[in-house]
Amino acid sequence: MELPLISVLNGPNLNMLGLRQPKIYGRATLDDVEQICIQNAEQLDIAIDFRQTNDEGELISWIQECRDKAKGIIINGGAYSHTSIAILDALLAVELPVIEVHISNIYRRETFRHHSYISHAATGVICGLGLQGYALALNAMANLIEEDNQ
Ligand code: CA2
Repeated sequence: MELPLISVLNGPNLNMLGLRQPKIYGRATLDDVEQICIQNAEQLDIAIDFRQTNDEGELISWIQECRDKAKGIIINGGAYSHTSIAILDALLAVELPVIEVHISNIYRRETFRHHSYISHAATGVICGLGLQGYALALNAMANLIEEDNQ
């Protein structure tokens, strides 16, 4: 039986994880985040497609592609979370469960990070729990998909 696919999408600068600003984002790299997601997905019997881009248009295209292939989207939109109505529109159009993740607690940071357009399309939002946020999001998404199937 084919495993349900969850798309895990990462936005701009997340490829810099572990290379700069360890006080805010920790020392783990994006490869470490992917490994955590792969391990958790195996335990949850789901498949993941893990990606990162610095390009807003590419992120929108990836969200649109999810319509035909994914059962849910986990997204850390990076700074586009705070600026992009276009990404919000893509997430609303795709009509899939969305969980938004931020590694840092955006509410303890600058006020311009306190608002996220992406949150308007999200079933749930996880922030401030570091890489664990991705694992929690996968767990929650697996439950949402199972509820949907019943
Ligand atoms: O906390 C998060 O996960 C963020 O989405 C990370 C974004 C930031 O713009 C959001 O407000 C919150 C930044 C992506 C990571 O940027 C880095 C830059 C330099 C070094 C390491 C990471």
